[in-house]
Amino acid sequence: MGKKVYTEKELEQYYDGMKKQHLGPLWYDLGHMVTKEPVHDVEPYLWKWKDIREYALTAGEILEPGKDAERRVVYLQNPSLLERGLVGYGTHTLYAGIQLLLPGEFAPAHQHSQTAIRFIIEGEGAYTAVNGQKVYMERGDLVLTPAWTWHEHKHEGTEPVFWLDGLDVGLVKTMAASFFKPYEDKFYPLKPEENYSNEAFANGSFKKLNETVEPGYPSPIFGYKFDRVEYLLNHMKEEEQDPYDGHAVEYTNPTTGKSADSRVGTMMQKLTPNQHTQAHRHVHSAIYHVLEGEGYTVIDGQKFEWEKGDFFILPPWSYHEHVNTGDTDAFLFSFNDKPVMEKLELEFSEALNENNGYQKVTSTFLPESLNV
Ligand code: 1HN
Repeated sequence: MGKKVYTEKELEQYYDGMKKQHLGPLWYDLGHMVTKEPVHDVEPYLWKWKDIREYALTAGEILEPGKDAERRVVYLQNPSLLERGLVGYGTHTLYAGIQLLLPGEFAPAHQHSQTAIRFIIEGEGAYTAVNGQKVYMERGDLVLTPAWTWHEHKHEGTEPVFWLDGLDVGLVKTMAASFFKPYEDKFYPLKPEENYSNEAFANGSFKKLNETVEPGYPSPIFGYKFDRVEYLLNHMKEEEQDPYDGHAVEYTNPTTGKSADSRVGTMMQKLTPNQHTQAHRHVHSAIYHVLEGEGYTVIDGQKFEWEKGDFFILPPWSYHEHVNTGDTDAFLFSFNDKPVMEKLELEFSEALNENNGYQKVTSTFLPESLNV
């Protein structure tokens, strides 16, 4: 720099001219483009289940899926992202909504490029059909409707059924890659076998002699039962625990050994009474749902107290640690964008290196419904 002496006025003219021609000086802006660590606008947030449930039930009185709407869903809006006009964003990549289906109702078949996972919160007797294969849903189950698959929902039971929809809405939007298509009919042609993929591939162990199972995506399994996950978590040895996540399992695709869904990762963790995990942070973001138990999660120094049914946002690159304050095991289900970060070679994590790996709590989050 400083090869020739320019007057202030000359420099001002130079920079103004450059700007008018939509050019920019990297010598000023490199630090904004290539930050030393991840920079983002995703704030953590927490929603109480009793509020969400109420709003979903009222939607049950207002509209009917398949008639008034494609789906009856109350979604989680991260307020920090709405400020940027990002409607339906939980994190910069992930969306979460709570879908309600009443007895006898259905939600018609469609397909899209977003990948989706469902986690059943309450009720039974409803199924999701994935490419025509019925997968019945019970509390605690995970159901996959991978990107581009035809899927529909139908409720044959007697009580309302609620489930979580998790999709990579933000990611697909950023990639300008959203496609959506309704099926030509209400339902995609149903296959005779029900729950086939759950049963046949329950351990990823069997195939028919003359069947070829191609390694890759989508997973041959569309439904993952809670009792299997629970069994695995309850039979984990002490030394198999993760220092940051406690007893934790990831749902996998048996043909790849990797994430069950190609783009949205899924995890169930169990925290025993008084268990307090150590803090770490990672590039991937996640949305949590409390299946069972009570406790809190400290996210970048802020305490998020949770109980059964609640949802909370874990932003990217934020220190977090979990605590079970109840006298029973706590089960936390979460979905994340880790598979994408890994595929793009962007995933990175680190432990908190001060205070023995625990954060100092500087504030406690007040849920919106108590904030009146
Ligand atoms: C979707 O296809 C479903 O199939 C639910 O139940 C929620 C949110 C955004 C985009 C697609 C469903 C959705 C969705």
